[in-house]
Amino acid sequence: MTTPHDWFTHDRFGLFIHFGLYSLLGRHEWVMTHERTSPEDYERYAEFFDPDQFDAAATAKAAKQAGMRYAVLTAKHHEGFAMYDTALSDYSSVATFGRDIVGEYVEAFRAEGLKVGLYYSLLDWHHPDFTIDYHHPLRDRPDARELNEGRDMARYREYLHGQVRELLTNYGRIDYLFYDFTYVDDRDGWAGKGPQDWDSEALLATTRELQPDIVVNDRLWIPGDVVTPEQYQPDGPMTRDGEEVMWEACQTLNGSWGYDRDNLDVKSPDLLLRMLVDTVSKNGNLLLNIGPDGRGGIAPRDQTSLRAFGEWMRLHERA
Ligand code: FUL
Repeated sequence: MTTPHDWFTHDRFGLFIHFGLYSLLGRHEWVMTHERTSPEDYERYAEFFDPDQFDAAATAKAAKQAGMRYAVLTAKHHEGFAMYDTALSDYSSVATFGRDIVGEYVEAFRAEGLKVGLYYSLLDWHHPDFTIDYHHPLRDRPDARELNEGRDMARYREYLHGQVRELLTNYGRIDYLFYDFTYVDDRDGWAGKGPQDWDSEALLATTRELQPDIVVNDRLWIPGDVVTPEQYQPDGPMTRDGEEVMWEACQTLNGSWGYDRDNLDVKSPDLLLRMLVDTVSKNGNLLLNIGPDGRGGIAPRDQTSLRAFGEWMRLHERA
């Protein structure tokens, strides 16, 4: 019996693209909270963000020649900056530098015959209603607890659902939605967050209503279609309640998802190829990440890795 999700296990190999305002800073996609930067200070970086070298068509070609068959782009990461056209906020690529990055990506990857996925963060460190917790950039401010009194997760939830609705309505068919993050635990006296804050059940229902054939990952913290181990290779095929499930190992090239200029701890092409073989031999997918830099270019070291896959595919692939 065939299902609308069969492409996922057939395609096996995808490109993850972490691209956002953090790419400009070049110090990891969590830079805002690592450096405790307030939303007011952080948003000033947007004035300098103009990724003139971001070329969706060239990136799609690079992915295709590497043997990848689908991709996932960060439409919005934890920093809250939308890389698409949202009517719900002016904190976006469209309002800032006049480009709809998600739109460019969807069009270019589709044109190369690749399936298109989007990543959407359930955390938002920029939104004024998103409460401060132990991950939040404002956690060390002496008045942080008072600030939380004026914050309302119900209002944030409405915004989050509205943004997802836009993404799943305005860009044609979306094949895969990669929600992130599962759960923030209680810590240091801060209340954690979980599925009740995102209203995961309703979000999943809306997702399937707007895109009936879409594959959804497991990070709403309720069962989805695919399990997504992060930066580790599981021992064997993954299971849920004793049954094999679709799974996808998400892996970086150097430990960071967002562009991290000075991190030279780069995995060798040989290791990356072995990871792909290891994943597929265990019935999984590999979603391998690149982080374009602040101008949107792909670092030469990342291009080298993608080319190594292309070389290997030419020798070993059967269509
Ligand atoms: C994690 C995120 O916090 C990372 O920044 C990255 O996006 C990874 C794929 O998922 O949960």
